[in-house]
Amino acid sequence: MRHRNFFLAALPLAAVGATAQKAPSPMPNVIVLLADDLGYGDLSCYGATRVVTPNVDALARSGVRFTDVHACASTSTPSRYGLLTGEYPFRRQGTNVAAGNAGMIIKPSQYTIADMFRQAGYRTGAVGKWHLGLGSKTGMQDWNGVLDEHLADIGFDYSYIMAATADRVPCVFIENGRVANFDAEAPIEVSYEKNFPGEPTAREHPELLTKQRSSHGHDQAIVNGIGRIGYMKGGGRALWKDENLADSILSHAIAFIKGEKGRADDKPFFLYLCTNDVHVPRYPHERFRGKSPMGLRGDAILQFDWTVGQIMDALRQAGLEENTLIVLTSDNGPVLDDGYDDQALRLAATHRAGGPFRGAKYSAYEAGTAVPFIVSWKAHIGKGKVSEALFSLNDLFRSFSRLLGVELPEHAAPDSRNMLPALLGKSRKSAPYVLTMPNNRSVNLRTKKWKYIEPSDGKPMITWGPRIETGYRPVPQLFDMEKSAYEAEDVAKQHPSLVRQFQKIIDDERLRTDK
Ligand code: NG6
Ligand code: CA
Repeated sequence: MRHRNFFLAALPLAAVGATAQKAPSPMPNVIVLLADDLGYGDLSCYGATRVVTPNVDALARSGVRFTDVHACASTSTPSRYGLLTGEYPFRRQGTNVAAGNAGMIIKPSQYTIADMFRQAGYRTGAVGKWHLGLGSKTGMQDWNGVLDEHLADIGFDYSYIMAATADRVPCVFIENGRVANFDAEAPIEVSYEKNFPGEPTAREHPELLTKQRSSHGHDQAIVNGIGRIGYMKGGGRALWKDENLADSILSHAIAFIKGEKGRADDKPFFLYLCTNDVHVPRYPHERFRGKSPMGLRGDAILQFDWTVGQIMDALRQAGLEENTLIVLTSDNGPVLDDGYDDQALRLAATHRAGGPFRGAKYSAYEAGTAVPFIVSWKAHIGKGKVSEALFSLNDLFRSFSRLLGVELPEHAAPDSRNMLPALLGKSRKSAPYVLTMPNNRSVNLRTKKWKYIEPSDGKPMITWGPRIETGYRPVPQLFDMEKSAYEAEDVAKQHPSLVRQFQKIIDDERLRTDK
């Protein structure tokens, strides 16, 4: 692991400047629990009725449930980039949905939220889905050794991660930069260009898809009876089984919480815990399969809820329940058919995964980025609150830095705002605006009252399989969110000066890119 300059420049807590608030004592443990593709309407505390999520609901009752928090993008890689760096992903090329052999998208020279926690004296861990690249060069990773760049280089003391998504190779966990459970008899090779001789593909051998068939794409490597994106060879006993993904993620998260993984010392911890649920391919453990009326997607929601309950139990058992601050949210909005024939669309029936909002994952419409968001910190936050404050996952970085009394280095978290009073349920004040990025990398703006979608290229429906409205139009669109949250009535023509004003904010923010 390399040393970076800002560590030398980092101020010890005692020397923190006047702007920072006094750090709470004792410092709380912090868990950011990030679900994948979990929609605003997928939890019973957000109105779901066909699936019930008692553990998440209990967490919401113990703290604050937010109704207007946004991921900064409607897909995973850019959304996570924003959360971890506090920088809007539209400023950075290479933040689109990443392949499993992408090089590290966050550079070791960047100051991350994990660096910030470290600076505050925390031990830091990342467990679960990563999806922000690994190694210094795309496609050049040696999956059979220690990766030359990994999460230790961007602030994490401990990591146990999936390189990308469950539907992308390599289908192995990587622990501290090395394939976990490595099988020397089955060296791993990965390519996103060509297959390896002798390896069957899902396209040519659909009969080998014993666990799930593809509905679109996902027709390259076959691992565990499921077609994937990308080609892979080897892996042997290191290959994951999809039905065990949630258990593996949970057990490593708990080991980290208990101090059995990473540095076991008296420090408080920061855990970035990313579930695979409810991303495709959805193949939960048999304890959950068939347990919801909504098929595998509903079962994956139950598995997610169970994970939350297990984390809470582990905290209770470790005596950490009171002074652990938990943020539960999702990286982007929901999708039903995202490329596997799991019948999610048909079985959803009346369930509205996007809640009251239009669109879905990938879209410019609200359901792309409006995410469930719950904060619980039993020692400090009142119970059972609901907050309509508007802010984005980007804002966690600076808000936490304020909570911990850390003065950020210059240029760190450039687009993250201090929303701590709202985050702790002490104020309902919204951020002046939130910028979000749909799949075509245009930029949308929300204020508490308005939603502005800038003109952009692209078809009105997603073109490659999912039946999703994109919200892309060649003309500006404006919606009054207080009148109707569904973005049905475009009032851009009635409010030309608002349109100009909002487009100018977006343009000015884009111009700041080169700072
Ligand atoms: C798409 C995949 C989809 C999902 C998504 C990323 C196909 C046909 N579809 O390209 O299944 O993996 O990328 O999802 O390949 S995300 O939540 O990680 O952003
Ligand atoms: Ca996602």
